[in-house]
Amino acid sequence: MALYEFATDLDTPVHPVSAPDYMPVEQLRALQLHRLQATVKRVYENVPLTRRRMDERGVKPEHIKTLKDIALLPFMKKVDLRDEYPLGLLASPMNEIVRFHCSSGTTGKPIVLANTENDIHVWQQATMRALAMFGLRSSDILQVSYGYGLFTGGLGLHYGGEGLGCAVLPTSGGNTDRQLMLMKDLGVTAIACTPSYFLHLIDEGLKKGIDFKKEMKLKHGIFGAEPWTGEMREMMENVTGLCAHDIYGLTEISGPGVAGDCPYRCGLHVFEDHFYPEVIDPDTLEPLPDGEAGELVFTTLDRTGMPMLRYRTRDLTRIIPGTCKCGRTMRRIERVSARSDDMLIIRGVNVFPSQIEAGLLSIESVLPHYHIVVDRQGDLDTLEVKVEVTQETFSDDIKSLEALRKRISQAIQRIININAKITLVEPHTLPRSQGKIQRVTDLRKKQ
Ligand code: DLL
Repeated sequence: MALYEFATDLDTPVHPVSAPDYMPVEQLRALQLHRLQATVKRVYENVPLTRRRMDERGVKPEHIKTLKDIALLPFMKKVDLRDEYPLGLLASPMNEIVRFHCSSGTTGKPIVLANTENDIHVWQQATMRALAMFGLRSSDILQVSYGYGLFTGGLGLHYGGEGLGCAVLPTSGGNTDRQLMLMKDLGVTAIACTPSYFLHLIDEGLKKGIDFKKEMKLKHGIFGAEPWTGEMREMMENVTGLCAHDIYGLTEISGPGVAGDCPYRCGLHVFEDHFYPEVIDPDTLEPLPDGEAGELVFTTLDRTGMPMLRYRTRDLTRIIPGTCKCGRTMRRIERVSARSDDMLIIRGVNVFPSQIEAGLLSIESVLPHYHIVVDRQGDLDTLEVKVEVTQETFSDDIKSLEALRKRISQAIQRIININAKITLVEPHTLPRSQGKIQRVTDLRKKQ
């Protein structure tokens, strides 16, 4: 029996590349354990930092007898990659490394990830499975507008698309007019970019009078690399008629394609035959049961260049208990709406930008372009949200604008319980981005 006969998302026949998604759970756990043991051995033998940490705990590779024993292993964090910059965590000889990628930190040196040919293959398979799960097929024309280069978005989606047989259009980010022209002239059916860049593409297209539903052939949007809300998804789908899919990943674990959502849209399936997920309590560092929210941790199961053991992502989510209607056995995580790094503490309250976004986009005539400014006056934190509104709204009389401001403020207050100053601005006045957008300016840091 083909493994994917269990699949239920069959309006299009399941692509053969998706077969592992439906692997029986017992087989999956056995494969994970086998791969985990090999990875731990490789890291122990080749990475002095991890060997030292394991020795300090009295843990040897042969102590990993079940998947639960993963809890014996030390965690890895971004700071380890920085301290061991550039190649201290290498677990394969240099002649086996075929490509580097980097992730920029907020400060100082970037971190470097080394990939073997095997790692590129594993990554490509995962990305192909994500695209196949979204419904892409070899007949699709995929415009990759994620940045190419050290960032993993461009090359990751490029290899995934080519692997699936799609016609790939490697536009990278920027040059928005040309992006729109090619999208239209070639009849592009799928676009991969950050959600914020897609908003910019929509914006520029609308300015030119393009009717996306009539003039473009877009069916799929492959969006990730930054948090985005359900409200944002709805808005993008309404304007363009495409289906917006969520793709998750991070450089340290390979790049895009670590997880993605299936047609049922109830969480992101993690390709856990390659990337083993755990959710931990970020304070006690104890693993949490499925369903409880905490910090996402990944162990790469079959990467060889720089494998990661229990890598703390700083992303906040939970593992969704139970099975998915699509028939995939790969566990699901809730979409990542926040990173602990992005959390703002305003007057003692924990606030995530995505909460403010959800409040804003619940109000009609608000555009999905906003910027958050946090400051301090005397002892009191202040929160200002600048948001674009439609040209018609902006031309309304002062009373209507005041009423709109009040409605937005109340919508945000309901979610975060803080009274924010709302500044309405004209369309196309706030900064746009070609890649990941920076939505917050925290002026308190300069004081
Ligand atoms: O952003 C890889 C990627 C490229 C993913 C293209 C998806 C599409 P980094 O630059 O290392 O790698 O950033 C990784 O971005 O830890 C999350 O905080 C965030 N992130 C990535 N995907 C999503 C998503 C790439 N779908 C960091 N939703 C991660 C929310 C995401 N946040």
